[in-house]
Amino acid sequence: MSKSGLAADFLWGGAVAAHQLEGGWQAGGKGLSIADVMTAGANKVPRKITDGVQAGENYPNHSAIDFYHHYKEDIKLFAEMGFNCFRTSIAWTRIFPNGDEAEPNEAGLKFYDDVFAECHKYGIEPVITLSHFEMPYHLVSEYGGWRDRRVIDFFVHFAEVCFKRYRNSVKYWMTFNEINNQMDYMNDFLVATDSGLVFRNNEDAATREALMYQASHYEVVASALAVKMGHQINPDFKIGSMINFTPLYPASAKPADILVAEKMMQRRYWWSDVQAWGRYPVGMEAYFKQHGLRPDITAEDRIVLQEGTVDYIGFSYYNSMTIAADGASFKIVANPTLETSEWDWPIDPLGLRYALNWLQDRYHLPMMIVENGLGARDKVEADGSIHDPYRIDYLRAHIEQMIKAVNEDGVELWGYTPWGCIDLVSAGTGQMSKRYGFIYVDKDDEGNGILARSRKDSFYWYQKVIQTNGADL
Ligand code: P53
Repeated sequence: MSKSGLAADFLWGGAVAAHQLEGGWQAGGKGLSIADVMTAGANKVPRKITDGVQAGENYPNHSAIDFYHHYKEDIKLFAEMGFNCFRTSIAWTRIFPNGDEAEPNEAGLKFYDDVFAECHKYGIEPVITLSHFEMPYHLVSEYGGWRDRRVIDFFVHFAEVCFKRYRNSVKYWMTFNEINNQMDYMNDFLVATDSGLVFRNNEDAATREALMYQASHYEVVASALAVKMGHQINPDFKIGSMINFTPLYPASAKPADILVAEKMMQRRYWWSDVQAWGRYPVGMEAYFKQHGLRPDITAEDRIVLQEGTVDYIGFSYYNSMTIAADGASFKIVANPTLETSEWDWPIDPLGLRYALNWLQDRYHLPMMIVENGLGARDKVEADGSIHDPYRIDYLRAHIEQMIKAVNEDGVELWGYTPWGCIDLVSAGTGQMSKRYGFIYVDKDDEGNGILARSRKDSFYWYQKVIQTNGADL
């Protein structure tokens, strides 16, 4: 135990996802992923999901920050900050370019051998997400994404190949990144990235909702099968869920506001309920009945869910959201007590302590904060330095709450990997200018730049935080 109260082997690192930093979209036999057909958007300008790759469109993930060719330099910088873990994902399309092949692509497997070896060279433990918004586009166009039960087998095969190949080089795994984003099924981006669901014009709101639940069910089944198999391949594997945790606060003390916030929390977190408990929560079963939703859930599926519960809860935390009852439904309202980022994300450090308490009480499992951070514009000074006190302030305030949750509330927390430890392509907007990194990357929204890496002020600050195991913030 150290001065901060965190365990001596607490995992400090950073998080990224393959499609947002690797580039090399066709290198080493890689296939097209759903992320490769997402155009650049902007603040409040949604990204388009095009029908295949179209001439004249800008697809920022195609080249991203070219980690594919820069990983040695980048991992060296992570080591310099003192990381003892690094969260990234395996691009499914490097391993199975179309998703439905019988045999994996050796060049893709080799790339991650090299990346993980580079991490271990510095004592950095890889923390790996299997599916982070990058499913093979072929599975989207030919199978309709996760609406098709056959996709379960493709994913489980992919998981098996990865678990076997990286049996001795990866210990910490997660199945699906932010599996619950799709709760907002009217948002084209969130359902496409989670489930490869691209809705057709005749698919109205009710159809969308039904397909989202269907796809989600197949995903939790696939996740459970992967967890069970992973434990057979290596009993030391720690395999977690990964949810986007956004606490929904009631806008007032009105009982109707309190109740709607509670009901929407149930609807937002049932994915991790299933992954942690091995069964659907009663409230969701009731919701399906009430709304005439009949997802294809077999008796065999229910056994699979029981047999593949997760070892820990991985979650992202960026902000809270505040909601009020609105007739039979609800509406999102501004929280006048919180400031917001340029992209309108509220800044709420106490919400992270709330999150850790809520998840601890609900699941009684160890946790890992696998994303947290502030997207902001950075300015490079004439001498090349980058002063980012706003980022330091955000992270410091959140780490303070995280440490309180460990010391005062007794939560079991394994690690902390803030998002986008090196600048990368924003998932939501496709921008480079929405930066999260400790490491600056010279590239702009139009794709100009020489990709040079440089250390921001926050780089030295985080280095000190890690060195003192959170005692000196
Ligand atoms: P960006 C939506 C809501 C909350 C988190 O987000 C989200 C999303 C999708 O944009 O994504 C997670 O880049 C995700 C990362 C993503 C990060 O949060 O839109 O796991 O891939 O980059 C930050 O600012």
